Amino acid sequence: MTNKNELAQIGVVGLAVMGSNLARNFARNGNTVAVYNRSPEKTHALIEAHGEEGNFVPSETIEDFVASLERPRKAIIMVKAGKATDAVIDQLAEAMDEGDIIIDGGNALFTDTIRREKDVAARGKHFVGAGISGGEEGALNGPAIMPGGPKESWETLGPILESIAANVDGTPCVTHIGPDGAGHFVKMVHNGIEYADMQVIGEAYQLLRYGAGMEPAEIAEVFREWNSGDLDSYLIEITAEVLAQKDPETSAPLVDVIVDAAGQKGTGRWTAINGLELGVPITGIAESVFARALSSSTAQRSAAQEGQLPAGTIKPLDVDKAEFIEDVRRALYAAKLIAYSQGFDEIKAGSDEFGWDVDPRDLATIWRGGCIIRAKFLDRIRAAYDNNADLPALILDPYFKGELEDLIDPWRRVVVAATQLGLPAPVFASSLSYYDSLRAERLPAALIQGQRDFFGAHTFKRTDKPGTFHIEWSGDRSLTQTD
Ligand code: NBP
Repeated sequence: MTNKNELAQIGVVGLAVMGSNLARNFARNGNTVAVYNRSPEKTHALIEAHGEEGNFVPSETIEDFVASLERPRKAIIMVKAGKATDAVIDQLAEAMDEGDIIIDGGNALFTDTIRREKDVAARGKHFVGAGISGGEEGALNGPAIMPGGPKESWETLGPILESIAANVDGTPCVTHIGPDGAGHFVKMVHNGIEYADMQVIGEAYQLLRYGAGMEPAEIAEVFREWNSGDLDSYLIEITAEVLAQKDPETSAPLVDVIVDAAGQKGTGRWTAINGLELGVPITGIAESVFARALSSSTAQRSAAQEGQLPAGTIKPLDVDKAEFIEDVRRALYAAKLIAYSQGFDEIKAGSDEFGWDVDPRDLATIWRGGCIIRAKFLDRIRAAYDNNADLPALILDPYFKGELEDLIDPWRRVVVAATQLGLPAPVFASSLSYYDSLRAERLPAALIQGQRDFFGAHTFKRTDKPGTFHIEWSGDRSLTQTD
């Protein structure tokens, strides 16, 4: 239904797939929604196809769109991230009044969000960068929403966002994450964790397929079974669906027909870059981004495949298939745990760096529904931070430590098996090295400090007394204390 005279509670700018689904979600949940798209065809198409789902107020100019909103006005931008977002923010800020709220629901880089909030605030309006997860389906039926921006904007926006968010056990999957760029930062790391989660699932598949010689349909059954235990999650569920799917044209397993070069839109890369900038070892996430890049290095891969690179001695699997499947399940669980633990580390580091005061319990709560990484074990993560808000690392929580007791040996066996089979398992293996690095009493960093002192007089600390020291490497090799 369209009504030009009714004021809308919320507006959506940008009516491609995400924006139109979000607008429909608002309308279906009893909100009157103003809608506007740069090219009016998309607005017409939305009203024509879905106008009966609720109350829409369509506009063909940004001025009419703004005039159709009740005050304080609330408009969500769902346009292509980057320059388009800046252009729309500028138009909205121009047409809106003091106290109105501009929300960017696209996948913006959090530093852009910080800049935009400052600019919009200087123009007397509020700006909220909100991460929205769940893809097209989530936008329509209930996404997880991670809004940043000023607390007072959340007070106005909260009820309307809660009306469209996913809901788990009566709790909406949306909460105020923190000021300025906190929402988009957390969404970025969420996507980084998603990259790692997808990669470890891919590695498990690879080992079962080419290590244990199983067919995709058989592996689909294994994933279905895994989905009823600790690994219960949306990504495991859809993996079973994808593996069971036959190509409609050839009837071959669809996974065999798809080109094995994974794409990316950038949020995983941003998470890895930010991890490097903050000095947080998010090895699982970074390795997953590299794995996608390697998969797309077509020329190098085909040159290496033409028998160019020696494989060494390949040892076929010599364990019982059922035991191997269970080992792979446990290795997957362990590597996934590391990815989440590292992701939460990055969020803590970002929150400390930018003074956002992000509560990890909120994330474990709102990620349980709507979003791509929704998983049963988020309840355990929530419990871990409920027990100890200052956990040094998620994997040090007593429950997860207990889980790792059961996972560590199978995990080691799987990494050894992958190596002997000559199969890549970059996140299984690097996560295990990360884990062993954390556990190690002594790391080779001592030697690195010695090397740094040797060639660059970078000095070192001693284990037996305070102070900073240097060896006169090119002289008499005596020890001097520099402070
Ligand atoms: P797109 O990212 O494909 O963007 C298309 C929309 O941007 C159209 O409405 C287009 O208008 C508009 N637009 C462009 Br392009 N340049 C514009 C400009 N200069 N001024 C005004 N409008 C402009 O749409 P999408 O796939 O629906 O994604 C929307 C946002 O949601 C993006 O930021 C994306 O990263 C994010 N996203 C999130 C998820 C998720 O799971 N959370 C999934 C997919 C996308 P036109 O019709 O006039 O060309």
